[in-house]
Amino acid sequence: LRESTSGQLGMLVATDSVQTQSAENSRILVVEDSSIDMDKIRETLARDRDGVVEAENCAAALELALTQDFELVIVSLTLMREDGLRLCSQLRSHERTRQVPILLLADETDMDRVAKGLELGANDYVIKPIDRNELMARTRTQVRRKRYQDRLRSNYEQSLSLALTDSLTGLFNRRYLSAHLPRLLDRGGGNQKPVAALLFDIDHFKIVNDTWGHSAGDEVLREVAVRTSRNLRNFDLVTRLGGEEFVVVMPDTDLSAAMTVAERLRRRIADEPFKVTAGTGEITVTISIGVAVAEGTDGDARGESGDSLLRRADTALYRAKRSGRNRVVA
Ligand code: GH3
Ligand code: MG
Ligand code: MG
Ligand code: MG
Repeated sequence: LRESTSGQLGMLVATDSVQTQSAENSRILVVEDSSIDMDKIRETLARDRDGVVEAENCAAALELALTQDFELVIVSLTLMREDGLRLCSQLRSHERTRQVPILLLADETDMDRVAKGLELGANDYVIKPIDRNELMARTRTQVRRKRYQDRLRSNYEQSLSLALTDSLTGLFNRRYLSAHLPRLLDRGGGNQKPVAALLFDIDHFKIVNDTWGHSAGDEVLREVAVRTSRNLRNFDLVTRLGGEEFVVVMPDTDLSAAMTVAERLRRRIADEPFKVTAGTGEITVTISIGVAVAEGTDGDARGESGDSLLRRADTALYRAKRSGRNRVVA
């Protein structure tokens, strides 16, 4: 199943042709050891043609819930040999199952444990003997709410990534850098470690565009992003500031290490010509890099601001351009 791009809220489409379930179908995991109740649940949910997966015990249920996606877990609190409440707290403690709705099944005499279950994060309950209409209604409500929340979350994540990343290269953007740099510079109040910034700009990029076309220029930008990311540690921050300007922020990196990285990066760009699909030949690209390092502050001394660090890197970049390009200046 995948979310339909054209579908309305909560609609799902089957991508597998073997799947015959309708758009309203949901996947529901049930933990119940009473075969009479299990039959009733199976028949009831079958009316909505829901995909019901039955677990024999709590361990099997947890295993299934951690490896497959369910839209509801129905947990019996009348299991003979185990306590369904424990499963509830386990489901709530794992990232993968934290958001899955839980519906409890309980005896009327067991309202204390129902209350405990709700406290642990169960969403609703049905008292035995099971009333089919009630079970169906409560199931539908939970599934609908889950789908709505999933949709909200995915919209939120989408807009977050649109706001903070650059769509051409997939790198973080200037807005992300502004938000994140202060934190890198001030971890735990007084950073003991130096933080290095490389600000670089592609040399004579206008000529690349003018000679090979704008889409060749775009390909070069993407390839620069790839080569840059590939040459850094995965906790170094790479951003495209805009145009053909990039910033790399490297925590725990002093000036001599930063110069080494910058020089290696410069060579990785200059030494290997770029092949672009938009043109026939190979394009030689060079970059100029300005380096600045915020020294670690000790104790109560306040560290350098992100703006100041980037300004110094920009000044160094300017000097790299002025002194002939394709070079690193600190
Ligand atoms: P310098 O060595 O001094 O940096 O020269 P330059 O030509 O690289 O500098 P300039 O700032 O004059 O030109 C930058 C060019 O980058 C101009 C602009 O058309 C181009 N550019 C900016 N953003 C993009 C983009 O997203 N795609 C493409 N293809 N070109 C872009
Ligand atoms: Mg340039
Ligand atoms: Mg520029
Ligand atoms: Mg510029």
